[in-house]
Formats: sequence, C-alpha cells, structure tokens
Amino acid sequence: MNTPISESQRLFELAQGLMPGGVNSPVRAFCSVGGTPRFIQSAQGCLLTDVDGNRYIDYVGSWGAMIAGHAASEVVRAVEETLRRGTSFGTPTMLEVELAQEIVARVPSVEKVRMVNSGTEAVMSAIRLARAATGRNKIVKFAGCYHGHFDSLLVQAGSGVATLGLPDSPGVPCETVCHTLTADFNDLDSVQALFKELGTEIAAVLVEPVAGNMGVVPPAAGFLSGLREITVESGALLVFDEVMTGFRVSRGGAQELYGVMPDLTTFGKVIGGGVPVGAYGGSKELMAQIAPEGAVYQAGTLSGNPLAMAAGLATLRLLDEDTYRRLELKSARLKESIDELLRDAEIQAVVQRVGSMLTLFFDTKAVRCFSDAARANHARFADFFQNMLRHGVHLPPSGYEAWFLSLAHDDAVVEATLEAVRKSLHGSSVHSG
Ligand code: HOZ
Repeated sequence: MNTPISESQRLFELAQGLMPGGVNSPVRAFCSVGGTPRFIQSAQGCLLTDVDGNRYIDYVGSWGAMIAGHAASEVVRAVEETLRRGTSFGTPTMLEVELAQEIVARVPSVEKVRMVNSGTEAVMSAIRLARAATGRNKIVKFAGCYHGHFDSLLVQAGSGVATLGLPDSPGVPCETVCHTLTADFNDLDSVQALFKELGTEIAAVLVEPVAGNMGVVPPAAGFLSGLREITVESGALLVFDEVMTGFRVSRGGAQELYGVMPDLTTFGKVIGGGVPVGAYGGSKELMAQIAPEGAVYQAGTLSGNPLAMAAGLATLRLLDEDTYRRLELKSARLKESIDELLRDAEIQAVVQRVGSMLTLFFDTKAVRCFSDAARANHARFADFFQNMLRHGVHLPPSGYEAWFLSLAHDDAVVEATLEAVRKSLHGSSVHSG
C-alpha cells in the first residue's frame, strides 16, 4: 500500500510549479537537509501547527523576529487596533516616532534612525551612506557573514548562499563586487592586511558583531574593539549589522553586550515583531546626510508602515532587563544540557551560544570563522535535523543558521526539546569520532 501523501507534500509539489523551489526564500526549501518543508497553518507561543495538524516546538522563530513568541497577545492587540485605523498612508505617523524613540533610547550609538522594509534594504542604505560620508568606495565584509541579497555583498556570503553551496551569485556584475573586500571573521590580521594595501579607499567595515549566518560564531576577545581601532585610524566607518542581534542578545544589542560603539547600525527582525521591517541609524551628523536633510537618496512607499511599527513597538515593550535575564537563563540551560547529552553519548559536537541564539556544530573544535563552519559535518546535521523534526522540534533547516529561543520557550518546552535531542542523538546515524 502506498504511504498517503501529506498535505505539506501536496502543497510543496503544487508550490514548486508556481514559485522557484516552491518557496519565497531559499533556506525554507529544506535543500540541505532533505524532505518536505512543513507548511504552517498557525502558531502560538513557541509552537507551530502544520497543515497536517502536526505540532512542533519552533526554533526558527521567523529567523529571529519572533522573540516575543508567535501571536503574543500584546502584539496581536497592537496590530489589530492599528489595522482598523488603516494600513498605510504614505504620510508620517505617531507610531514611527514612538518606535524611533524606543530604538534611540536603547542604542546610544543611534541618535537618528530611518525605517525601511527589510534587513537587506537597511544594509544597502547604510553602505550608500558610508560611501557618501567617506567619499570612498570599498567595503570590507567577512566570509560567512550575510547581509541580505544586495548585489555587492553577495560575496562569500553565509546563510542560504552557504547552505546551497553557491560560490557567488550569477547576475551580479563583477563591476559591482570589485569594491567588496573579504576578510576572515575573528582574524584582525586579515583586516589589517586589507587596510595596509587599500586603507585610503575603504569606506566601511561591515560585520555581524555576533555572526549568525554561518551558525552562531561569537566575536573573539578584542575582535570588535580591534575593528573599531582600525576603522578610527583609517577614517573608515564601522557598521554593525544587528539585524539578527539587535534587541535580541541584550537590550541594546551586541554593541551593548561587547561594549563597542559602531558608526552605523542596521536592524530588522525583532523591531518588526514578525511584520516586514528594517532600519538603519547612527549619529545625528551622519544621518543628516540622508535625504531630505542631506543629499544621500533613500526612500520607500511602505517604509515605517503602521502595522510593522505597531508590532515592533509592542514587541520591544515586552523586552526589559528581566525578560533578557530570563531568556539568558533558559538559553544557557538548553546549551549546557545539550553539551551534557553530547558528552554522555560521546558525540563530538559543539554548541555555540550568545544570548538566545545558538547553533550545534558537528565538529570537534570551536567554530571561529567560516572555514571552521564549513568544516563541520553538515550531513550529520541533516540527519539530526530530521530526527528532531520526527520528535516534534523544528530547527532551522541548515547547519549554517542560528536557533532562536523566545519568551514563550518555558522550562517545560526546554525539557521537551532536551528529550528530543536525547532521542535524536541516539536514534540517528551520528557516531562518535
Ligand atoms: N537572515 C535570515 C537567515 N539567516 C534570512 C532568512 C532567509 O534567508 O529566508
């Protein structure tokens, strides 16, 4: 007898005829882990329910946006009330002012902010500003860091580009990437070498202060402050891409956690509470160069959209010192308990964590840069991923991504996750050595 086809399989087949790979963003297609992406019907807290009625503990969290959990009542209420008053006006609103106030109050390096619609757009705009402000063209990025699908940054990129094993993207003219220089994450010497050769042409160093798009890779001691020193000395700007880490790893993001102030910061994810959003900001002087105050042009029909502003504000208002402390405790417990399970099972793997972001790498040594992340055993991760899914836990479908906890991941959920990890490690073809 044939196994009945699930509704997710049926929809995926249909979707593949209608959308490239059946998805609207590549990592969702399960290419590197195999199998069928689950089509989600609804979500509440940290639980996803798919169209077949299966429930999963969610560690994707819309790739970090859902720090408050899915359909948090405060966020739903704020969006519903806003929705009733109209969805977009193309004129300023009070919500934009309130969200800007909230961001500026939490991040001292940001005195003024511009809202956009995605992290990609935020980074693209920040790079334009950095080039205009310095009168230079070259940008230093790090192998394995991902800053969205903006042409000039699709060079040795992490996230979906790494997951699919694409060297660089066709369709990006070499004239567009000739100003992009690549250094190694956590390797100041590789940055110094670029500055020694081309320092007077470098507009900015762009970095995820905690890399999250090659899996979670924390900055080594002195790395971020070293970037700060190099950029100050050479007159380049330091740009932190905090699309993932902003308002996630602490109240003021990674820059607060590590005590390093960048010139410009990009945001996304958490500040939209699950509605499309992005933002970039910096000092008043730098941001004064953006139109209409200055000549650097950047615009958007839906920028500062009321629904995104309302969802972001409601989310940020849930995030105080106490919620970050609770998130930290839960995340630390999850990591430490997985470490213990790995030790007991004699499986060589490392769990890397910063705040409520973590990644399990099937490798023997700590992962410090993209070549380390690429060396990890991704076939083992795929095996582990499938087992976890079978045991009701939905991880990001790639070993190059971060798992995200939310306020809704309580002790019982962490316990259930650990039980799934224990079964998945034992039930898989993952062996020691
Ligand atoms: N930065 C996110 C993943 N690392 C984006 C999600 C996506 O590419 O779909």
